[in-house]
Amino acid sequence: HYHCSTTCGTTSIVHLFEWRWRDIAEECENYLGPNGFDAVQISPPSENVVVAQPWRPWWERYQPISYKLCSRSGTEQELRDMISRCNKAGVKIYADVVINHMCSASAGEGRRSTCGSYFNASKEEFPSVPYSASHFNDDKCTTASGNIENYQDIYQVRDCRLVGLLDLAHRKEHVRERVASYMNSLLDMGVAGFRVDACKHMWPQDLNAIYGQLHNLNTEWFPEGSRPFIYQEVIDLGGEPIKASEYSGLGHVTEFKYGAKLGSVIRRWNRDKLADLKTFGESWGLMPSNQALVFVDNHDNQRGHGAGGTSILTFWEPRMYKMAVAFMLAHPYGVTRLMSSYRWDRRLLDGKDQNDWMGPPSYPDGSTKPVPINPDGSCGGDWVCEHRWHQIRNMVTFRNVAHGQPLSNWWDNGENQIAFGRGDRGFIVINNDDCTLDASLQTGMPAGCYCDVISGQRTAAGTGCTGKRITVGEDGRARFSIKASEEDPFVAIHSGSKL
Ligand code: LM2
Ligand code: CA
Repeated sequence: HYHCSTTCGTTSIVHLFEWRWRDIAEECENYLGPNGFDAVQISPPSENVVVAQPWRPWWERYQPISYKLCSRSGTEQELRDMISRCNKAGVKIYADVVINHMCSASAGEGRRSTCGSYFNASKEEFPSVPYSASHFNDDKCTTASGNIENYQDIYQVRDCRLVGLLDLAHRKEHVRERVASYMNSLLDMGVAGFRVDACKHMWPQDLNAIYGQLHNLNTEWFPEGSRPFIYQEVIDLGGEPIKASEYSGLGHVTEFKYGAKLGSVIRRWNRDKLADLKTFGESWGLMPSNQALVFVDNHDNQRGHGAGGTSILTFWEPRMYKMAVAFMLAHPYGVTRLMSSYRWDRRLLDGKDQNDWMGPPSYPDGSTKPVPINPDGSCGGDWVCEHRWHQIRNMVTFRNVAHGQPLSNWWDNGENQIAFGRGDRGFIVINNDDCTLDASLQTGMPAGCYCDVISGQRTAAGTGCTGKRITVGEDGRARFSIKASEEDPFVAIHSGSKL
């Protein structure tokens, strides 16, 4: 492994979607730490409603019943153990927190919840928190259905029910205190931050008040006075009055335009082309880089939920997907998040997936299956593990090595062949045209022989290379040749891949 000097960072978050805590702990120790991943985004750790119709969908975890910490991913004890082992391995944990709402108004009554806590959805009673009817926004919402009906009206987007989910009244101190105390229990256990779900549906001033009550990070693992890293899910593709920028003063914000636009460019839709990416960033209508959390796909839009539309690339289209992820990791814009998925029985009917609800690989009793690791390092049993694809893993290293370096030495052929560097630390060349790329390009890198980390990588001894060898001359130039038919039509070299 390439060990970073003090100037490089750990910069990539991986969402281990629906993984069990026990498997995440092992992954931190065996893979993520050694490969320089910064952090894991975990699925919501809070107690949720158990949905049987359809059978145990992934989205039941977005319907909290209480802030007790048992879920399909494991027990509170397993969560605690995982957080501590990941921190020890140098991998932070960011928890997905669902705080806008509780379960669906039609979820019924009883103890069909992941810790067995009693609830009564129609009476809005959640005694394990506790919340009762006065802690919800019914008095504020003015739509006939009680649901959000029109996204042009900022009041209903914040104060009415999102797809029928009971909407919490964060203006009330009790609700703020309960939410903050949930987040604080996670901070005290050692999490380093949060993905905050559905922020568009909460008032920025209320979130500000909640964040203000949060503890510093646990000093067992983090420097005294460290604040949690917060990234807020706000779906802003333009065209609605609520803007992502209303939230950027409070923390990072998801940039949904990023994956939608990058997908369109790589698919070469509407004459979009790679050469256009020369100016990718703010001038495209994206938020400032230092506020943005970026991703090619997420757990929603990889299956047609949430937003992004049909241009979104996923593991189902691996060749284009790897190109998109490599571009993202090489390019300095934003904080990057990778998706790690499971495969499901996708059934597209008129563009809509009939099985978009399907949960993770599981046993008949509904419990989630472990993630088996094959001898070749890939995952078995329908776990896709994009983060273990060597092209993606090696680009995570590229991003760490290039951290803090500006985009430099841009080149393109006016169409779909591009190249760019990151100061003198790394250089990537991508050929998404239908013809061969063959060019001598200024890399900005010190002279020497480098190993391409896409077609292979440097061997453990450091002198061998299982991929293409790239020679950078005294003048910084190197010749690159990439056929349009190659399995991965891109090449990347960095300081750590020097032979
Ligand atoms: C999010 N961000 O703002 C999550 O990223 C997204 O995955 C969540 O929706 C959403 N907000 C609420 O937390 C998912 C899923 C929905 C699902 C909800 C609640 O995309 O389809 O809604 O979780 O589980 C489901 C049903 C829907 C039904 C609703 C209430 O799919 O048809 O609406 O439950 O019963 C009547
Ligand atoms: Ca709300």
